[in-house]
Amino acid sequence: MRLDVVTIFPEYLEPLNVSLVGKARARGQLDVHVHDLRDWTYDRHNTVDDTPYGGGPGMVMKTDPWGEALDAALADGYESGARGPVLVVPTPSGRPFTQELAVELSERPWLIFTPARYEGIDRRVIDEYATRMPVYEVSIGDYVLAGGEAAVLVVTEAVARLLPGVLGNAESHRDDSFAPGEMANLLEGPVYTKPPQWRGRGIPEVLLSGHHGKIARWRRDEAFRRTARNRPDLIERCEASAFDKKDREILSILGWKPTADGRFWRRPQAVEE
Ligand code: 6GU
Repeated sequence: MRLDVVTIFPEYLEPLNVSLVGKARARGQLDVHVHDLRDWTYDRHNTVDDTPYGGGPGMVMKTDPWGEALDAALADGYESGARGPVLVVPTPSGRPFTQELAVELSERPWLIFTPARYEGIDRRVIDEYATRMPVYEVSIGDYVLAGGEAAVLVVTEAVARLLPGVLGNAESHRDDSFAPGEMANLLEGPVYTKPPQWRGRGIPEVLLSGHHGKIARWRRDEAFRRTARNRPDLIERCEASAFDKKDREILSILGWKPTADGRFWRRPQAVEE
């Protein structure tokens, strides 16, 4: 997979040299190209922004540097044999970045990221490239960052770990929390390793029992507890048919009731502790 990132802070993308993404690069599974947007400015101050038409606060990133930078990244990619680019535009006004979208992006051969600062990029830039390639405007959550670079790191890490051969174990994605599929999407429960006693704290006994069926059930019950506490919306959106008899038992213990529309519902409650 080829990745291009156009930014006014190339050094913000240094973490792409580290850990999982860094290793994927070193192995040649990811071909990353970070470009400095200011390389396509020609005035003394390397200006990339200007005041917004219609007035209002903040500044807007100018068309020309982005147009030239994206044309250059595209030309370089095509010359190197890359095909099928998609533009990924990080913005708090984008669609939510989810595991499902990470899977979709991981199936594309070439991602071009345009992290912006200020109030964003002149709309005509996105409209122009949307005539040539798919465009995904994505938000990584309901909060506002000062710029899109951190979002590029987030999206890149979520996508890179899905590439064939990047994460040692091909099975590992199947039970990712939020993995798409028929199963109810539950948050993963707690995990433990040696030593068996630490500061007077032991390990849940079932994990030492060697009884695989009981362990699997305990893990699923813990997943329900954690999901009910932290993400009740994930349970609300599941069809009741996604739950087996034992699931319904734990849901009932946690205060959830089946409803006429074939889902589960729990009266909204105050957060514990
Ligand atoms: Cl992708 N960019 C910025 N600036 N803020 C965000 C975001 C992206 N996602 C959530 N907040």
